[in-house]
Amino acid sequence: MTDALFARVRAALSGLISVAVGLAAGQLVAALRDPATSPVLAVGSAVIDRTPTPLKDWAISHFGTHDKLILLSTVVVGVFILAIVSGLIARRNVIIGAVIQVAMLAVAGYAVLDRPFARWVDLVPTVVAGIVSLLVLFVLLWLDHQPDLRRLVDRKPLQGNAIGASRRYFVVASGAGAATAVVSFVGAKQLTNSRSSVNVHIPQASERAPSLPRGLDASVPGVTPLRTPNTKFYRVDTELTVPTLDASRWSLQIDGDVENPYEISYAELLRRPLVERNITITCVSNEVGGSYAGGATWRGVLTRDLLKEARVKNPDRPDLQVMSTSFNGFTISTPLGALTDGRGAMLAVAMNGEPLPRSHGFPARLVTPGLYGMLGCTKWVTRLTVTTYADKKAYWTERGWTTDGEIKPTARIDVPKSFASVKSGRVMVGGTAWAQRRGVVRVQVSIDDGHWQDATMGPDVNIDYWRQWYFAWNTSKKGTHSVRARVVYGHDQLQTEKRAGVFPNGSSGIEERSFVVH
Ligand SMILES: Nc1nc2c(c(=O)[nH]1)N[C@H]1C(S)=C(S)[C@@H](COP(=O)(O)O)O[C@H]1N2
Ligand SMILES: [Mo]
Repeated sequence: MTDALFARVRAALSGLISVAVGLAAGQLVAALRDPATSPVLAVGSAVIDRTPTPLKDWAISHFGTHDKLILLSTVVVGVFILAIVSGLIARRNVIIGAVIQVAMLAVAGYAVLDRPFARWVDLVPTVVAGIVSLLVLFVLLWLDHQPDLRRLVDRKPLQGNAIGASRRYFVVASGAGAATAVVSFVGAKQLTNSRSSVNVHIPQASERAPSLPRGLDASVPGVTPLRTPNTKFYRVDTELTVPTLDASRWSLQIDGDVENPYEISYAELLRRPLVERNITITCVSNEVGGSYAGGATWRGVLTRDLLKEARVKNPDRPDLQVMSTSFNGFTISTPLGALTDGRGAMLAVAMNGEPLPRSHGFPARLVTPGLYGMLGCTKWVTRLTVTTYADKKAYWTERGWTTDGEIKPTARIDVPKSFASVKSGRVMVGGTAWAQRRGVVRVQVSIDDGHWQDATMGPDVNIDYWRQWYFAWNTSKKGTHSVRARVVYGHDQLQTEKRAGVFPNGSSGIEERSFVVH
């Protein structure tokens, strides 16, 4: 490497490492109070909010639940490129290099303050990140510009290899900087994780849900368990970090077009009669065959009772909705009827016998049977406002998604996995099907485009819960085969074959997959 090139590499490294150490310091400071105030996450959230829906769809369909990780990585790569540029420029002109770094943090600061309910103290992590990154930049540049550093340290006259020695100091300092950045990032992550579980006592329900029967998963390997454990439950939301709300400071406000607006605290909520229901919830972004669905026992207070106490004005008006708002201003519109009819929509405080996990909405969330999550499952909810669709538009409504989202009936194949290789003989095909509000009647299977045959069904928990199924296929035909599955629901209705993507009201079509018999 020529000297000139090597000098440029060192300049680039100064920029990169100074920004990395600065951001890591910001991350650590943010983790101490509120992880969402980290400059990196604030920029990431701002980008998410401004991403056009088709691009977001594309990201979800290509990266699935990793979409956020991909997004954050993109932001981080962009930041690192700018950081390298700042280092290269700082080598010629320290002031301009520093100004670039300050400008980057100003953008981050804007993103931090632009969050709903942001306060000035939220800027602290960004300011710390700025100070640390500038300090590290200056130190590294100084080290790099001290050909006679060795003489300074050793008090000896400058020798021929002095430049090499100063570079060694530079390399050591850079290495120390990189290590500090990594340790701080890991520390910040650890700190955030340590606050992810909650320890509160939730009273028993006065109306217990029937306990779940033994599922087919006990006998058919690979079939989704009848109950999804909390730690395995799919998670979809716009948050980049799991919100850590304090139950003792949480309250739910019920207002809007009601005679009796009121507010209820967490303690008051837990003193109310709690009900328990087995409900399968599903995301509108679930592709046919996808994994954004989960079945759990939810415990909470019926929204019907909460809204009854508020006394909705002229409840028979058409176009009425309940706009639910989460702690940071995210909103969901649910048709009023879905929260007040007998289906058992609830403000849930427990999931599968445990307090609601933070990632699933602690202290409280809505669960509405039959509607996609974006229309009835607000997590970290703090407000229910009775209003009309004409008056208020929710987050996803503004982005073009439907307001009328009954979950579409579907059958999913869990085994064999796509292109799995299975032994000839008895091939077990199995999966899950759901048709909330109407109930799964049966699942039918077609192998190699042959006639539709009834699968053996698992326990029927209730119409809002998914149902497992399997089909044992005896074959000696080696090679590639295909299997399709469809659900029959309600009063013997057949699911649609019409293919639809997830936007704007959920996917449909028949799931098909191939596997190899050997
Ligand atoms: N506050 C808040 N609640 C939310 C969302 C969100 O982004 N923010 N996403 C919704 C969507 S799209 C779905 S599918 C469900 C998912 O709930 P889960 O993560 O507990 O599975 O939460 C809903 N509730
Ligand atoms: Mo969703």
